Amino acid sequence: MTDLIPDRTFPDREASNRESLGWNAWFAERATQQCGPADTAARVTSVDRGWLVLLNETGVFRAQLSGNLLHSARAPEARPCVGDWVCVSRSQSDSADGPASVLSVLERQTSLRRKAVGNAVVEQMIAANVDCVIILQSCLGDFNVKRLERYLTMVAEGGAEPWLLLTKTDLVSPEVLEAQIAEIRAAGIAAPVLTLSNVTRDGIDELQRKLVPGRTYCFVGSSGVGKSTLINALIGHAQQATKSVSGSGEGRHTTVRRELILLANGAMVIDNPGMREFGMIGAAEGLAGGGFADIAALAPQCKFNDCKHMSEPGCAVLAAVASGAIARGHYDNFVKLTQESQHPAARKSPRRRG
Ligand SMILES: Nc1nc2c(ncn2[C@@H]2O[C@H](COP(=O)(O)OP(=O)(O)OP(=O)(O)O)[C@@H](O)[C@H]2O)c(=O)[nH]1
Ligand SMILES: [Mg+2]
Ligand SMILES: [Zn+2]
Repeated sequence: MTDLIPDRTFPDREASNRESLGWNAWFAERATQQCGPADTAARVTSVDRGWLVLLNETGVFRAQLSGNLLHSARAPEARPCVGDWVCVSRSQSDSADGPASVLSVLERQTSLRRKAVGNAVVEQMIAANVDCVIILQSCLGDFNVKRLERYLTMVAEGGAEPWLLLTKTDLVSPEVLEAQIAEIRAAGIAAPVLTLSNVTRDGIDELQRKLVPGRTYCFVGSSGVGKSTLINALIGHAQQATKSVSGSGEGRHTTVRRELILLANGAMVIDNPGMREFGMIGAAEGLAGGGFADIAALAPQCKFNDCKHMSEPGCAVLAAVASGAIARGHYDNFVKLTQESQHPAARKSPRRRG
């Protein structure tokens, strides 16, 4: 666990005070109600199951959920997520430099969460206390106004301000780009629209100038649209893992964990794994038909966003099969149809974890 604190959380700079991390009177008021006098408040920069990395004016430190919080916060959205302000106690740890203990999550000012509707509504927190959500779509292959509208609905429900950002402008003609912007406006979408290319760097300076110190910007969009490449450019040196550019500008899933990063200019950015759409099912599941809404609804909770629900660690679908929440026969049917749709010749039995 010693390598859990990534150096990239602090590119060359320390937070001088809590306000520069987004703290304000609203949180101060919650803290007087929710934190004890000996506790301190800190912001969550990453969550890896029970382990959190926190940041405040004293620096970066590790923490774990207190037993009480583990017990009381049963719903996933009640647990701390990236961007949350939490009350922490250091006294509950065994040693002075041991992990701090997270006692409670301060009420969120804004939240970004997605809903997946199947047999039950599953809600998943994406990030908390975000001022602005930057919705990325690639001009080539990814542009879709209906999907933009669904993202905008999600952002509006959580209370943050939306910006749209069309990426990979190097791969389309200026006419195509203009037509896409016209389509956005024709749909009545009034949010700011920015454009950029990570290859030519056209538009990166304009975006950088718009990022205000102390504010938090969350980057969302399908896998491969260039979120991490852009955040690398904003950081100024490559730290977020990305794959090399392919001829078509398409990428592979890379980012597996969301993370809040403090930029040198004082703005904070949150990188996200490429997003499955709000419980919309992936290509393989789509081919398998619409009878697996329950599986699609759980997919956003899987650890990997390209989870095939076969043998991956942290698979929410396999967990539901194991617990009996999804019938084994129904799951077997899903696997069979998925495999047949992918490899019509293959009839081998599915790999499963016990
Ligand atoms: N041509 C072109 N390629 C780009 C641009 N931005 C990113 N790419 C390439 O697109 C691929 C995916 O970029 P990433 O930054 O990893 O995409 P991402 O949105 O972080 O993807 P996930 O982490 O999977 O969500 C990589 O091969 C990048 O080099 C761009 O502006 N133009
Ligand atoms: Mg990425
Ligand atoms: Zn899965």
